[in-house]
Amino acid sequence: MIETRDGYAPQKPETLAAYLSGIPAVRGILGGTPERWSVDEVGDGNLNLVFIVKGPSGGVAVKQALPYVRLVGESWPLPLSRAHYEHMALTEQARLAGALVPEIHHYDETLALIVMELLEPHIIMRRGMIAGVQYPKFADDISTFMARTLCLTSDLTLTADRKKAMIAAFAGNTALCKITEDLIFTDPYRVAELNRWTSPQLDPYAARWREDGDLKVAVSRLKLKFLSSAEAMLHGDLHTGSIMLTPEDTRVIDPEFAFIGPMGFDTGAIVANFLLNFFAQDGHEKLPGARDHYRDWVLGTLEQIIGLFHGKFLQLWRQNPTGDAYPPSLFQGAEGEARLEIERKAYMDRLWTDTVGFAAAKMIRRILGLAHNIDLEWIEDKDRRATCEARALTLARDMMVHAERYPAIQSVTGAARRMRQEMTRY
Ligand code: SR1
Ligand code: MG
Repeated sequence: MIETRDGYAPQKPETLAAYLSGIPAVRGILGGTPERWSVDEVGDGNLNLVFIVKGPSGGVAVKQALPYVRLVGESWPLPLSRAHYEHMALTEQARLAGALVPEIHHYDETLALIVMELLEPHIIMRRGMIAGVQYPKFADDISTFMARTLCLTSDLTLTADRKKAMIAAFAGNTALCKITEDLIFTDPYRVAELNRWTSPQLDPYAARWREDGDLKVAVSRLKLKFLSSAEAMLHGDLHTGSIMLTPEDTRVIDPEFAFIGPMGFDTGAIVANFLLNFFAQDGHEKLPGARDHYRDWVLGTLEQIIGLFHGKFLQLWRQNPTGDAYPPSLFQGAEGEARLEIERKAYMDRLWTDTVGFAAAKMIRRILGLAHNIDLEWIEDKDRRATCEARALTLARDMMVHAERYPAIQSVTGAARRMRQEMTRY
């Protein structure tokens, strides 16, 4: 059933200007009177309405939840409460990672609507990477975002009561988690009405993935971890479509899938989307080899991200021994500290193994499931696209079933390079 709520109505450009004129802070940013404001609906995501509103002195972005999945239509209802979780996550992320998220100007719980900073001249990162744009600050920024939002909301640094309060606060975001549980961990491995892939080229891959017992066990283990490991507050959908940036400034947007889950789900999202973009470059280069330099940037940046994340996370853990896990009283003196340092290394190794598995799941879902990436979708020649996708699928399967073969990010990037060279056609 489509949710209804007293006072809720999806906004249109005409109604939105009148609504915003009643909010002094927003009126002040836009300047002038509502008749002089331009309002454009620009949403191209899967779920929501997004408006850009500009006035004589400034602009704002407005995001409003619809009571259904925009990509599919009213046949797939979705609760408006996702705006509540998004607002809560944005507030928490702003506390932890400051300028790496957009500023919120206004939140309306009834309208499920958030008015936030207009990010200009930022673009969605996925579009920049398809065009071959390099972002020299990105590795530093996203590694800071992930290290701070994950480490500082985990039991490594939080007391148990604060951690449990956080679990309780996000526990109701079940509908959004259910989307992930179905679309990432289940549907690509079974016959599902909404699955799609580059057909007929990838028909044999889709059939094999549905019959692969080892793969289905591996993805089910990851699903169990997603369902049951309340490690830290996740963004929950940290792909390159959830990042707006310029070469100088990075902002992470759209945390409506936020909940308390396994950290590797967020770190894996970044790995997956960089690998998908790496494989997609063959479909976008005008001449063979024209994007070699960019491919190097993509994989080099991914290596930097993971290396920086590792160092920053450990530093935060060492500097904030305030969590109820690993009580300092158990690790006193030089010997205790040395023992704890060995354990920290083991913890980071486990997190990396999770990252590899979740990255693989996120690559497969974007090729065999409902929601695809424009990195690959925009490759018009279906044979070329299928070759890019087959390489990504084959690497992802190996990463998921044999995560132990990928003990470091360099083993992943090396395998991606080899896969591209050795698999010449789907
Ligand atoms: C029906 S929603 C499909 C996907 O869009 C979002 O960006 C999430 O990735 C979700 O899985
Ligand atoms: Mg989104």
